Amino acid sequence: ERDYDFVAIQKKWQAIWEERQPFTVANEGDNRPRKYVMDMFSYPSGDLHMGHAEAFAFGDIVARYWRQQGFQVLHPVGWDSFGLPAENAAIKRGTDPREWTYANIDQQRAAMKAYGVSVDWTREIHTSDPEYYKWNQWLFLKMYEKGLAYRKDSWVNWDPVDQTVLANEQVLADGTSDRSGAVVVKKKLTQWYFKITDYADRLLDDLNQLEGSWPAKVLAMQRNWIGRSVGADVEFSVEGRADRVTVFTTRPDTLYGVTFMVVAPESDLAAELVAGQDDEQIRAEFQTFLTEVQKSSEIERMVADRPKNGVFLGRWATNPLTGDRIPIWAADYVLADYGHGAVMAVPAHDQRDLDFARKYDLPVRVVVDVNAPVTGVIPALELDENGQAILPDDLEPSDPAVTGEALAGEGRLMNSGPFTGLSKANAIKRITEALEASGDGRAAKTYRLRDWLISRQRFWGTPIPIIHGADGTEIPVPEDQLPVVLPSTEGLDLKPKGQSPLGAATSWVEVPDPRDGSPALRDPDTMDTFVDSSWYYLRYLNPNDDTRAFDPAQADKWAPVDQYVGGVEHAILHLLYARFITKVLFDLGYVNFTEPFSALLNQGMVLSGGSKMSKSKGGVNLSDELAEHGVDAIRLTMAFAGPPEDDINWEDVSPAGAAKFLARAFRLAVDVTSSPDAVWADGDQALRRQTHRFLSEAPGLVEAFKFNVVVARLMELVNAIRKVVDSGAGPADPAVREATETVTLALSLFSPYTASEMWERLGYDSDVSAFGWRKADPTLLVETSVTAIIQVNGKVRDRVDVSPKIASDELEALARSSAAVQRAVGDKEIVNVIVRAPRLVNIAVK
Ligand code: ANZ
Repeated sequence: ERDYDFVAIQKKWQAIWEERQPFTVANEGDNRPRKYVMDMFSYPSGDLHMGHAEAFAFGDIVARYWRQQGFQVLHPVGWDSFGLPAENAAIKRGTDPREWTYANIDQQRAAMKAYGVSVDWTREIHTSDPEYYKWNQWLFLKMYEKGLAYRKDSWVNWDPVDQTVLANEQVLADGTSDRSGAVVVKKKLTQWYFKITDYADRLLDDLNQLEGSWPAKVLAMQRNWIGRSVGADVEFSVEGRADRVTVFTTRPDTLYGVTFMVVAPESDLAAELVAGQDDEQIRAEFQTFLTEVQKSSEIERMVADRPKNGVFLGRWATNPLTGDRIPIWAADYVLADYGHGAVMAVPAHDQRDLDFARKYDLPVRVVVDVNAPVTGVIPALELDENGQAILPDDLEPSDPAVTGEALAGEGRLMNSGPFTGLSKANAIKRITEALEASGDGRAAKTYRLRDWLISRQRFWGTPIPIIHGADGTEIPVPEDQLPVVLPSTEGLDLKPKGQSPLGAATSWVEVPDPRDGSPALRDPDTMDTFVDSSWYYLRYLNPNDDTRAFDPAQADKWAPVDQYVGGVEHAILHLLYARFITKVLFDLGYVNFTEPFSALLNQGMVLSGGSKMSKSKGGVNLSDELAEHGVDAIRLTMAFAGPPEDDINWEDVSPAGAAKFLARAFRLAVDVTSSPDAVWADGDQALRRQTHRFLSEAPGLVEAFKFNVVVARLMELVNAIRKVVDSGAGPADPAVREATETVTLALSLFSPYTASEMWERLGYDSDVSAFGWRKADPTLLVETSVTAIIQVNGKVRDRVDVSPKIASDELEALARSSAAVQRAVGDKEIVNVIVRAPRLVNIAVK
């Protein structure tokens, strides 16, 4: 049977793999070196789509590759099965989210199995199982003990339609919710947080370890998200207030240019300051202003060229360095939860402050001469009677109050008392020291990163394991009472109403106080599903252990993950949270490494007609493609399309071409007539050389993720074999078998069904995935001839095949004797000959 019947082949091997479970790995008793290859787990939306198909194809290439290289490879899958879509579907249908979720998982699991991913199915996890989320609760308790989980009142983004809190990145630039489209408002709520800000420095600094193994873009996005700023905290005393107000600045060198102070309108400080003065009108104006500000999102407020609005609070502060009296304003461009929610405004050198000052007619004072040279030898400046340096006229900077352009650049200080003449960098240092000496400030860092808001007012998530006593005490659920299992949805209204639906599950929420049995209430909120995915890579190690989240000894063996594969949409949050929780577990002594994922591959997107495919926009349907061309052809198409990080435009690739190639390769396996113990050495030498070159080069190419190059070489090799079969030594030649086996072994990474069938046709009775890669024979890698290029004045004139060992003078003589060269030289004079044996001769003529 020479027909390539992929439907029959898939059916046959699926049944075999289902029965043999060939990719199950044992935690004990196997001493091969280990690799942990992990795909980002899926949300169980029901079906596999093109994006999954691409990511799983790449992850599987890597997993199968390392297995073939003699490693014990852990390649698990699981389901990120808590979350809103299930809850919304349940609300729509009046069913339990469990039904929708687990039915989808069954469907999607079947699709993944059909896709031939080499997975250890005994380790499958579902985050919505109590056996899994119990350990989220355990983690929460550990963090609570360490002060890393806490509750606070804060202003949150509130979606009034979905009635739930939104993360910052769920609020679009126009201030609406990316989910419901509603205008997002700010609401003050008591919420649970994980204290990720305590880890900001480590999360930033440890990115250096990942340089080169994670995509540069992801590293940059992580760095930017953490957003460390280095500068100083400066204390300003406020008239009529006992405590000083602290501001964070990256530019302590500009302290002499501070002309006012601005506080965030929604901060407690603003409320307190405005309440502390008598002018009723100011208070009223402030209230109107505050209401206005709360309508806009934080992202909107940070847009640089947005008009800035503010009100004077009727209060005054004192500059600790100059003693100047400055007015205190509230303005929308200052955010409550960045730095200290208050800034010293330096309009001459900060554009936002300048825009504001020009709008409200506040003074502008230039204190950095941005024209002054900051490097090289600076001529000593003459000082005036006050000890201020006198600047030459031509260095006089332009006036920002007039131009509207803040002077943000490097320069030397002016109008800055004893600091005048210092370079900006030097002045930052010296002024910070002066502040430290006088107790008016200190060096400080600020981060853009905020604490991780983990509570959600929704049903389908991990219950937070806290009981609230009648006296307001938070009581952690004792560990031996975990898991706190979600109640049945029987009689519960899951519709969003601003409070968790769990609060209405009376028999669940009302519990005796563990201290004295008096009435108490469970916390009704559930955890952000990013908690589930922050440590799941560890659960795969002992997925059925009901005594602990994971076994540290197994973590020691397997983790961190050697290769993580998934979409760039998780470049920030998921990866940051997983990195954070790993560091927490390290600090708690459960793991001995601090980064969870040693290497990361982000696959590109599969596009159709240039746009991302989605349910709503349509595009190519994966199951149609699989039905038409077969699983292997689709997987091969993904690998052959280009570098895995690049997007694939489905119109530009050819699954039909891939299927044809597979059929061509398959027929070789059918045609081979020699037996598996044929002596290869007797075979066709040219084919053997090509085979061994491939054996030697393919591993490096796979490790560099150049899958497309490997496939291209495979195609060449298949063509070469076909030639020998049809018009050379014929199908009985041992080199044909050797080459076809090599093709099969390599193909097993990309197209496992076809490769398995080929391997069987070649006479082997166990699956190709159990065979190792063959080592190239070095004697077959030695080139017998190379092509030397002969140039005249840099222009190629001739090519000659020579021995790789040819001597320089021999090669030069050969070049000079070439007819083409002699024609090119003509009667010109040869002035120089450069010989780089064995590849190049360049003859220069005049
Ligand atoms: C005075 C100053 C002078 C500033 C100057 C900058 C330039 P990055 O680099 O993004 O961290 N700032 C501090 N807290 C703020 C808040 N809560 N909302 C809005 N702005 C805030 O920015 C740090 C600078 O942003 C700080 O340094 C402060 O303005 C402002 F020529 O202080 B600067």
